[in-house]
Amino acid sequence: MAFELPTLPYAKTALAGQGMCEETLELHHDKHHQAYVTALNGFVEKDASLQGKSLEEIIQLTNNKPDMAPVFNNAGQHWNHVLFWENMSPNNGGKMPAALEAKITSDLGGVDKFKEAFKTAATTQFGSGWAWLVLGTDGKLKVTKTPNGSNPVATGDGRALLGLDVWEHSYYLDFRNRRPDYVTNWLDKIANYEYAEAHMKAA
Ligand code: MN3
Repeated sequence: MAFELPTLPYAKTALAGQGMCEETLELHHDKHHQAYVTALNGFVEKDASLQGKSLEEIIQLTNNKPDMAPVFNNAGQHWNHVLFWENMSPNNGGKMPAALEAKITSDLGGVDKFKEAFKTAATTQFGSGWAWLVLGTDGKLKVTKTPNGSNPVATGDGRALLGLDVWEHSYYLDFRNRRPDYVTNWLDKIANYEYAEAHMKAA
């Protein structure tokens, strides 16, 4: 069965007041994410070894295989964007629920230190990529970054609770070249920490 572009869990205008305009979401979801899904389905259609595999299996199967890089990049980007849309909230963006805050304080030294570490990861990822809050295989939270379409499924770092897209297409209309401002705004006003907490508890 072909992979599908998920519907956005909110209207394209929903985050405009929080620093992500309708045009950003329209291009990012309808054009960029759709292109990854279309390309991935094209590769799967032509390669029997990929057919019937889950998205996670395709990512792991093609990771670090130079001849499979186009498949890996598009599969990874599909996985990353599915999470990214869920990682933003028009209602409770930036609100830190109690259990996640306690875990962040215990593992990362507090919310301010977490945001600082996340900003550093997001702004030092050279070129395109992602910053992550991950529940590690050791049960501790950690902040990581990956280039291009890679992600914690590929690196085996653990369960991704939050992923922030730092490709230029995610922020150029709203913040021009100011990636640090995009990251700060996202952490303070857009990030869906309730989603992160729910997935931390489900682990
Ligand atoms: Mn993107």
